[in-house]
Amino acid sequence: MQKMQTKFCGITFPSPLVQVSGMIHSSQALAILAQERGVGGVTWKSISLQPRPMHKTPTVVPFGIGFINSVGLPSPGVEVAALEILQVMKKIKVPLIASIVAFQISEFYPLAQQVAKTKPDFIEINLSCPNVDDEIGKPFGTDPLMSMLAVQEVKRAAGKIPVIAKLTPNVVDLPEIVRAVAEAGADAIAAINTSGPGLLIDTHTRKPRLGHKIGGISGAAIKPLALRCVYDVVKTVKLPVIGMGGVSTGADAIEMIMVGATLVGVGSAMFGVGNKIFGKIYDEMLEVMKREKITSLDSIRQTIN
Ligand code: RRO
Repeated sequence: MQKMQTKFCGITFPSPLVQVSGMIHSSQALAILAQERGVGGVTWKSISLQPRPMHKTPTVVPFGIGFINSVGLPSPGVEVAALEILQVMKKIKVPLIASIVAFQISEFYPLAQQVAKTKPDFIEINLSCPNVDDEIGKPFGTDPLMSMLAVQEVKRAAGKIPVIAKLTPNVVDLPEIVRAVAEAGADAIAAINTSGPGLLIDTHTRKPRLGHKIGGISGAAIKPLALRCVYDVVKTVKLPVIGMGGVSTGADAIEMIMVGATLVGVGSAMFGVGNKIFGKIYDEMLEVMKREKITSLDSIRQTIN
């Protein structure tokens, strides 16, 4: 429907709903999801320069109002991922966001260069995975200088491809990070990655429920945190934002847009529902709009002040 079409960095998304990185690991499954009703765009699982294995299972565990995960950034490495992106790009009609992750600043340029050759619609820099601190220390997104350097390196390699910086909520001063990535030339911001890490215990085995013990928290539990972070981002810079974190209903998506998001990410809500969640949220958004006499998403964006 025309009124749901959304322009983001000059690129048209048929719906404001975007599948967030990490939910789908297979390129075939991603291509199928891209054809689903309500899906405005899809995001690749974060790609690293070298191949990486998955963490010990279980890697995702549900709890009352959310999920905890430590998937561990599995990646086939950029050489394989680049071939897969080329295949998927031929099949899909919605914009593709290629997410990348690196462990040293010097890896960003060669990684982004190889990804840029496949001409994805966007490159998203994952500055925010909370699950590999034990290997690589704190995510770059917790430090303004590191965030700035990462964005600069990717921008140098990306050419005309817009670059999205995906931020972590796990900081005391989010605007400081937002200013750093904006100054480095980020074209857009994605907020937020998972919160935490957190920990859940199985009282029977007396062991952590995740194979990797601790992991990022997602789902309804972090929705208020995500909304506040998007609110902080749009108050700080003029860049367009993909708002994500705990969105599972049309009302959640409308809230994200009201605080200032242009696109809305859907992730954990896919668990147990699958691809159909996009059509469901899309229809619910239309219902809310009809009920509240909202004629366009532009008319409600950043209107809560
Ligand atoms: O793979 C993961 O464990 C993971 C990643 Br890359 C991320 O960015 N956020 C998250 O919660 N898990």
